[in-house]
Amino acid sequence: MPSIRALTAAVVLAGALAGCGGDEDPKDPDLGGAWTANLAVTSAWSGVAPRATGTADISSTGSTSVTLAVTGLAPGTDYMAHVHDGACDEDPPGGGHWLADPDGEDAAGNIIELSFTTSDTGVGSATASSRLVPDDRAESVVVHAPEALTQSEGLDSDRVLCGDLEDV
Ligand SMILES: [Cu+2]
Repeated sequence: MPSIRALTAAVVLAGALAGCGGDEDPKDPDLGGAWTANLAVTSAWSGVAPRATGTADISSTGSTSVTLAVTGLAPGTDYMAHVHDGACDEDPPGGGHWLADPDGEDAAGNIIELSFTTSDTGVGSATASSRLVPDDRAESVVVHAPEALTQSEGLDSDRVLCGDLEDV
């Protein structure tokens, strides 16, 4: 977890650097920032949910807000999404969960996650806030289908959507 000193620096630096468009890594933990991910259907699910798509937006200046909007999913179904530490072209797409403390548990309090239930037309949205601040190990956002749906579709992977985080 970032120290109080780092968080104070984040606010000051974010203001000082706004609009400069430099080459700094936007996910530097000392800067905070804003990122977006265009979520695309994974190859595993492309036959089942060919129109699945969405976006995830993350804003972080000391604390973090994540907003997710998706369409083309199964109706009335509970999905989960996390910030992940791998790119979407990895196998599996998105790698593992991004852990705020890399040596900590892969569990609530050390990961950024959202849950949502889709409408009867397969549309879903969610907003979550977190005290965790993504750093340069955060690479993507992954949406997971529930186990029951994954099994009923005969798939091995529950990863429906993945999007690489890009700075905005
Ligand atoms: Cu995940």
